[in-house]
Amino acid sequence: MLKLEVNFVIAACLLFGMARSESVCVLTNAPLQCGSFCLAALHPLYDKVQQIQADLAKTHCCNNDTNICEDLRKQLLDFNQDFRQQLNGIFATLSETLMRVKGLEENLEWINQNIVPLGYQQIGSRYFYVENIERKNRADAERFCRQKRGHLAAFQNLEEFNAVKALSRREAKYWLGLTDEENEGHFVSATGKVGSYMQWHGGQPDNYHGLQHCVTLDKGLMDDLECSYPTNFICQLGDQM
Ligand SMILES: [Ca+2]
Repeated sequence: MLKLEVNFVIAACLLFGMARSESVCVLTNAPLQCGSFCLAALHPLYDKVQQIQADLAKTHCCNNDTNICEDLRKQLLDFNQDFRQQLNGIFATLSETLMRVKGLEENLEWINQNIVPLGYQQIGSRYFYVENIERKNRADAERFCRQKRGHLAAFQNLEEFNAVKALSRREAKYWLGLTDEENEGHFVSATGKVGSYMQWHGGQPDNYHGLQHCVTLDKGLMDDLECSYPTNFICQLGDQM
């Protein structure tokens, strides 16, 4: 199929150029420029090219036969006209199709930006997703949240913290977005921002054995834990913190 496409492009462009020497071949890479649709639409012209090439092969040289030369010249002019008309039609169709695709892409972008992904619950003006079943290490949990257009959660105030806590199971641990992996004792959110609301267990964060750099919600309060530990987790929509 690829050989057919390449042969077609070469033949079509050669003949187009032969018929109008001032013309420039507009198809520099037909398979990429218009794909199978274009090639299927132009296939009849490819057959015509083959026929003209066969006629040329029979004549070898037309210097001694002006009738054959005139006939070939007319065939080439006719072919050139058909070729231009069909190309114009194809490019008009492609242009219209591309505009429709662009419109659909804009609609899809709007939907992605404005529809809240499944599973998020609104708390105040923000949205949180509490994963009560799956357990992941902190990095995988953050990756999961990003796929849901968010991050591991950080809280702006006590009201958010209490509302999300009410959606969690007391016997489970949940990754939050806070970590001091970069700078011990300085906790930042998953988006690298400081200033989120924190409410620690007594004696926490203790960075036990120097290995605990990621924050969990554990029995209603916060504790630092080893980031590789698999726990449930809580996402927030967007990156406000
Ligand atoms: Ca700890």
